[in-house]
Amino acid sequence: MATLEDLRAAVIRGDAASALAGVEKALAENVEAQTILNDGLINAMTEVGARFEAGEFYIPEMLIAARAMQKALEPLKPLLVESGTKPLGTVVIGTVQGDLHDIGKNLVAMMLEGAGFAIRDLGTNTTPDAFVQAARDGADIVAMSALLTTTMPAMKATIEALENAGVRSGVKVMIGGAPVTQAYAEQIGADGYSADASSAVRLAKGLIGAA
Ligand code: B12
Repeated sequence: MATLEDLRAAVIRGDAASALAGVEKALAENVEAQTILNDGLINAMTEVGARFEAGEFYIPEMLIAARAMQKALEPLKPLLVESGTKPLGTVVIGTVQGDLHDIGKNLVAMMLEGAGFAIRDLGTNTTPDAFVQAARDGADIVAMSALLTTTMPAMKATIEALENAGVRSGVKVMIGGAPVTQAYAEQIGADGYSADASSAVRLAKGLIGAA
């Protein structure tokens, strides 16, 4: 559809104002928020990644595309997050140490919030100690995101820190991010992995027995 194609193109060229206008236009045309997110925004970031890999895009282009996506997400957030009453549980979420990517983590947090979880977002570059502290403060699930192969080991380090602090048995650990796999989750002793934000909701509910 032309509106979503225009939106996608605006994100790819990093034009935040047009991306925002594109989302508003799509909403006015009654396109579902989830469709705008998947076909307009996420799809655009996938293309940005492909162009980066092909050497057609460099870091600045990636960065302005990411900013445009974040701007365009604003009007979608309240629609994606339908406020539940009593939280299903508390999820502590963060991007692991050394890693500054947060678009996927933010989407997962938003979808979990929409599904009725209380969210404590620790942001990016989250140290194992910060995850441990937040788990101590009260969490049902610790959710970690990594977008770099070089920062994936921080997930393992965080699980070890949770174990050493004696809090591992009190929480479920779920992990995700583009380079992360189910096999890696099993290898490092995480309780679950999922590939995208909507399956993250199913996973989280399953982990706390609320599926
Ligand atoms: C945007 C972007 C950036 C932006 C980040 C802006 C921001 N605020 O996040 C900027 C420009 C800052 C950036 C920097 C870098 N980047 Co970058 N970046 C990307 C890019 C293009 C898109 C990532 C993205 O947002 N995708 C969209 C979101 C929606 O998808 P997602 O993050 O995968 O999240 C989904 C799932 O994975 C899952 N998920 C995510 N987290 C979690 C957590 C849980 C618990 C669960 C269950 C699920 C889950 O659900 C999400 C929603 O569906 C990717 C390419 C790509 N295709 O992935 C490269 C990419 C990740 N970057 C890469 C690199 C190399 C870098 C830099 C090292 C570049 C450099 N030389 O400086 C730096 C690293 C900085 C750092 N220390 O973190 C490489 C990583 C290669 C590798 N194998 O490690 C990639 C793959 C590009 C490439 N092909 O080479 N980057």
